[in-house]
Amino acid sequence: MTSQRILLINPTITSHRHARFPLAILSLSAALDGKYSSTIIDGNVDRNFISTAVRAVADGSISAVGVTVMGGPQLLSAIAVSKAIRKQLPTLPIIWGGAFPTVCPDAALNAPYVDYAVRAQGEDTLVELLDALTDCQDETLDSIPGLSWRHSGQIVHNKDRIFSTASLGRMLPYDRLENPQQYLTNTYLGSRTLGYQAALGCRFRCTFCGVATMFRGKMALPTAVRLEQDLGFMRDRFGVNGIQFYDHNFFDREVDMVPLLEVLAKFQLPWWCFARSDALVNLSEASWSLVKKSRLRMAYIGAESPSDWLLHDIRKGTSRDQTLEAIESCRAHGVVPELSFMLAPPQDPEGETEKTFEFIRMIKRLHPATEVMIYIYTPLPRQHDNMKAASARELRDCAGRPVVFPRTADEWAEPQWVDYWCHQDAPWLSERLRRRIVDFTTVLGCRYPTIMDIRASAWGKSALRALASWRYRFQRYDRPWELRVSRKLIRHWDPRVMSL
Ligand code: B12
Ligand code: SF4
Repeated sequence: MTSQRILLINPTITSHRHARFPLAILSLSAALDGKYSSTIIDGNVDRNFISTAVRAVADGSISAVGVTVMGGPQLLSAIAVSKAIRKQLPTLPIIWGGAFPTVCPDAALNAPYVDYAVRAQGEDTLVELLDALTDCQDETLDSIPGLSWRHSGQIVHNKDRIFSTASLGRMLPYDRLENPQQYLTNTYLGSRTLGYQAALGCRFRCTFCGVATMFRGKMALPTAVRLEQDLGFMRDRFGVNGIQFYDHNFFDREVDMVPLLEVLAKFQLPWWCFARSDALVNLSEASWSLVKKSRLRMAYIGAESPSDWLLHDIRKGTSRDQTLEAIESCRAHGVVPELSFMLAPPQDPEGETEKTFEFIRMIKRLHPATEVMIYIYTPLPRQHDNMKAASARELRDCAGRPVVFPRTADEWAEPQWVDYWCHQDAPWLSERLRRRIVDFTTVLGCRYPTIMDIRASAWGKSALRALASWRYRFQRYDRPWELRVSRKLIRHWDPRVMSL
């Protein structure tokens, strides 16, 4: 092992209370083992993480800094920490990886405080990059797949890295975190809920999804032995009593899933996962009984839209009828379906939004326990540029002007683009539509308070339900000021804060 030490940073993205294990930098730290040592700073628990990072690099013992960056709020904290490090030690290499540089590598490198952008899976790319930097072998940089970098002032994107399953064989070094116990959070699943990723990737390629850009249709499941080892470790070492599976798409081919479901049925820890409606409706009764035994409490299903043409357009591969069937299958087997919808697509923002409201109302009539997540449809900029279908249909804002996406990390950090990344706003929304969506979401959220909210009291939720019922019933969503005030008093949570 070289004596080189790498600093790995997870910039703040959420509150201390909602902090989950920073899996990206843990996974990188595990991959560096044997060659480089690493120090981890997590901005979700260290609220002064910028000062901590500056202190860590000040004595010159760090050879490079790796920063994980998701678009949205984390971009702001990633920029702040990178700028502070650059100021302290201008020659220290700063490497960005994660969802943001994967989708927007040019914007990441159009920033004076980023030297290298790593696209998609980062373990091997990081090791190869550090090897090249250690040996001062600048000429080998262009042979590192997955790397984007600057060469004589020009941005160069090396070829994509081939999908790797190596990380499925490594245990994550949780003990390298300061007090790992603090990452187990109290949720509706259990008082010590774990955020965990079992499988890698997703074999679908929905055009709007960052996962498709990262994995390009590749996926690999862990072995049952590995899953059992990890869950046993988590239960015995940390007292885990609930699991949120971060796998992009937990239910893959049924035949491959059965051994994993058998492991989960042994542990019987309440769990949550992402799932597709087509996979759920095709599950056999034998698998459903394993699901039930394993205590799956909620499945997050990307319903996206009630319009089959849009589902086809975004290459979702599911249909409106499958969404309804999946709700019924979940209901019949004691699982709460959590549906996410993408409103206001640029083709028909108002019409599709109203249609989706109607669909949600119908679902609530059929199965009131269904959880609903509402987002704005915000296509990925990179895919928009690259995909024929999308580029043929230029995006326009609500005044009819072409939408121009940011070209730098700093521009992406502006409030309207942070909202875009978080699926909260898009340039083609009129002020009226924006307000209508916020109002509908408020009325719906109060009429049907989420079971994920463990902070608001039962009486508080009943009060909200009663207050919102006339508005919901008569579809009077406009300006529900009384609900907003009550929500604050009752400390009611927005489900999007707890879900993903
Ligand atoms: C956990 C999680 C969160 C956590 C963050 C926890 C943390 N980091 O501390 C929370 C809940 C806070 C969160 C928030 C958001 N998230 Co999030 N999140 C995830 C989730 C479920 C898992 C991420 C993870 O840990 N993966 C496991 C690790 C090992 O993989 P990884 O992060 O991809 O890291 C690998 C590579 O990216 C790369 N890499 C990563 N960092 C670095 C750094 C360096 C230096 C290098 C070299 C490489 C590298 O190497 C790693 C190992 O291969 C993913 C979906 C998924 N399953 O990936 C969505 C996901 C990343 N989130 C996403 C989004 C959009 C968000 C939000 C911005 C918006 C939203 N509506 O969800 C919000 C922000 C909301 C807000 N108001 O704050 C999207 C990103 C999509 C895109 N367009 O690119 C994803 C893909 C979900 C999705 N399908 O849409 N999220
Ligand atoms: S939306 Fe879901 S199914 Fe589609 S590519 Fe993304 S993770 Fe996979």
